Amino acid sequence: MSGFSDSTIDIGETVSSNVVVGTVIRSHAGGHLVHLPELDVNLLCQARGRLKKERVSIVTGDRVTLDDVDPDKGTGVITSCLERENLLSRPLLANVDQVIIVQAIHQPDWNALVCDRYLVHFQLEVRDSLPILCFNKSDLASEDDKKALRSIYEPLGYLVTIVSATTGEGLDGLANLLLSKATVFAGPSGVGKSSLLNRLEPELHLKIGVMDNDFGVGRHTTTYSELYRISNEQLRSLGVTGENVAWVADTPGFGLSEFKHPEPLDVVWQFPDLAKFAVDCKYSDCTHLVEQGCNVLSNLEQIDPIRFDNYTIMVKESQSEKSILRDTSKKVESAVKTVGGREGKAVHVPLLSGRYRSKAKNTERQQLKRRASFVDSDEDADFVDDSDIDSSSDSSTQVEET
Ligand SMILES: Nc1nc2c(ncn2[C@@H]2O[C@H](COP(=O)(O)OP(=O)(O)O)[C@@H](O)[C@H]2O)c(=O)[nH]1
Ligand SMILES: [Mg+2]
Ligand SMILES: [Zn+2]
Repeated sequence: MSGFSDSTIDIGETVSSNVVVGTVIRSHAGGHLVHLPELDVNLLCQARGRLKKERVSIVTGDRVTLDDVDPDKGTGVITSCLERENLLSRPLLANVDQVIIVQAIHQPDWNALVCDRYLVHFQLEVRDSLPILCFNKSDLASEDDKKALRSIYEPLGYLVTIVSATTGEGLDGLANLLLSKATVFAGPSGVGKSSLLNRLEPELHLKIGVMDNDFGVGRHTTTYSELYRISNEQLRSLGVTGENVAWVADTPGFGLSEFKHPEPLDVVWQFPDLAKFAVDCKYSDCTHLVEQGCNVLSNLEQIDPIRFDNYTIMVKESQSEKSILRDTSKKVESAVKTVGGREGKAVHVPLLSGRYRSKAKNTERQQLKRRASFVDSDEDADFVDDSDIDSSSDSSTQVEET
């Protein structure tokens, strides 16, 4: 449930009823813009010094408690950050209620693999809500195109909406999906995400036709996470009745390398058409690609071959990603030693090759000798003082390849 929808936000045990809770709608170096539903104002807030000291990160979408609220000056102080329901990794955005995956039907042509990649990615990132599929540029599509898309995704359980930012087709239906929620618009570059958001709320003035994969600067580039509000008047003009609020976020298109799913066994559960057979697969850690007697493979004739191909591609990517992670962590493990376990204060120090190790130690010792006439006679000390750690980490780029 979104903290925007009512002023009595479901208050956690730690927050008593007279505490002011708001939602961060924009974050930058200068502070956080926090929306307070009760007063319907946005306040520029700084985090209390203690939070900064504890390095509590506050991101767009976070629900925060406020102190020293001054609506006249438009300021407040953030005293704590409430527990997050979820957190998108790119862009950083907390407490997302739903994701609308936008794809163009043409220009660029709809692509089944790209579409499935977005579905899998956001199902894994926002686990408690199924993404909505929004096919844009319906003005460029035939009735057969639209029917075909519905026939692929509706039977899988997805809500499919077909719209045109150019003609306005379907925008009333789209607006109705946004009420009382914080919705993220995701999808490849050029499919019309910003155009749709501008049609929903012309006040946004989002830039159209810019390659949003590039890290740009400025308020309205989509690498920057911000929650925009669609006004009640605007919602009414789109046929929504009553008092309503909707919050939306634009996002940049993803590069291939940004779809990362390091757990191969998770992938099948993101494909409802495969999952229904995977539940009865007799192998507990089956990737459903090769095993004799695998229940998915035994039912292949009932699965759309393109969907199965996409599953295969993604699960294999996931496998190689996992093995890269495993290799990296093995390398890291064998390249460090744990020292100084006293009182649980162990430190991981890079293991240096003999050559570098003695060099670093000698240099350090010589310096210490010179400075404090200190001679360390314990060669295999399990205790490392700061100077040792410093000298090791100075040379950490020279850790041996194993
Ligand atoms: N024909 C047509 N073009 C559209 C539609 N929506 C967006 N466009 C065009 O598609 C291009 C990319 O739009 P933009 O909103 O920047 O896409 P984004 O990268 O997903 O934010 C622009 O040239 C838009 O004018 C639509 O519904 N129909
Ligand atoms: Mg855009
Ligand atoms: Zn199987």
